[in-house]
Amino acid sequence: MNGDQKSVFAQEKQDFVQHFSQVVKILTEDGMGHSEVGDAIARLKEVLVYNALGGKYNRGLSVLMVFRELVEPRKQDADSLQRALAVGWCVELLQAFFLVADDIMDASLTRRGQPCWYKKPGIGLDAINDAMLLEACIYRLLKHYCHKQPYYLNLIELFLQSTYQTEIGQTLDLITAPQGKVDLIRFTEQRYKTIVKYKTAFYSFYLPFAAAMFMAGIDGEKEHANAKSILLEMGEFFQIQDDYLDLFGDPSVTGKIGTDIQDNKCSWLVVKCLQLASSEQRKMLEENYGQKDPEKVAKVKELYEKLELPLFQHEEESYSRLMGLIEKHSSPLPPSIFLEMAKKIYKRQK
Ligand code: GPP
Ligand code: MG
Ligand code: MG
Ligand code: MG
Repeated sequence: MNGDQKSVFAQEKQDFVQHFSQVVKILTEDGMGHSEVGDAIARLKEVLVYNALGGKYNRGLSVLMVFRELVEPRKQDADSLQRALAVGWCVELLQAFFLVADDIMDASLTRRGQPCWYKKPGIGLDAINDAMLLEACIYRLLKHYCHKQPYYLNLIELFLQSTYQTEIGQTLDLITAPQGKVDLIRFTEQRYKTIVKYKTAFYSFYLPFAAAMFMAGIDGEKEHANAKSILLEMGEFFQIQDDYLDLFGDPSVTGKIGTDIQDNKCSWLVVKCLQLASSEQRKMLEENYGQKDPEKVAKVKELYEKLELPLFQHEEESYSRLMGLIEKHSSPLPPSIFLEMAKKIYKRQK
């Protein structure tokens, strides 16, 4: 890739990742002074390094990218940029918190090319507390960097609300996939859309954009609703890809081994499969879905392959729907920031 083609994300990434050591320093320095909790702070540091690094940083980088687009250059002083970097890291910490917990709930084995944190020898379910520590760090970091800013309360409320929405989505994800109870009736397209809007789209797409909007002084309901309508569409598409990659992605690229069939999940694949399956195929699915046995998982995969689930067609349709939404709702934000994001996620492999 030459300089011109390099996306705004790639340009910002180095700065962003470099800022991590500063984040760790701020989150661990006061504890170091209080030696009585020094051991806990050492653990926190380990948790941060293991779980906040190694991803794509798309969510954190979005904050930075949108901030740069929305704030006039003369107001992009060193301190403001530091704050945008920090808020970007807050989004990454929220993501780390969710992933540590999600991997336990989904009984996953790997994440970002390494064992899931709870799978590490000696960690186990103590990872639950580590996840909660990661969440607490969001608000410590926000306070450290932004407590004097006029948008401070907006950011706190935004992070709290995004957390709640994601947890509601995770709740639906889990109760639609009860262990050992396969009931294909549950897997409707409507249920699917609700799950992914809540569990993925709010925190992955709306949150980083909204955070940067607040930092740029854009706090109107209408402006936020407009941006949200575009970003939730992107979020749905992103999770559909995630579901596809769960089974058909290359773990050496995605960094994770899929578990959706075993976990009885309301995945986009099973929803589409049910729309295309004959009654015989449906029966076959009933007998093989939601179980650990690798032979049964392979049978489900075979059926999906046979039915040629229309991911490509869906991608085209979703893309043109998105372009329509951007045309209609991007204002007052420049369409380019949404297009940059779209470029990042369409046709992704990881
Ligand atoms: C993605 O689901 C959703 C999340 C990671 C949010 C988790 C929310 C919590 C409140 C813990 P997924 O299980 O398909 O993600 P992945 O494929 O990365 O495991
Ligand atoms: Mg998961
Ligand atoms: Mg999950
Ligand atoms: Mg997944």
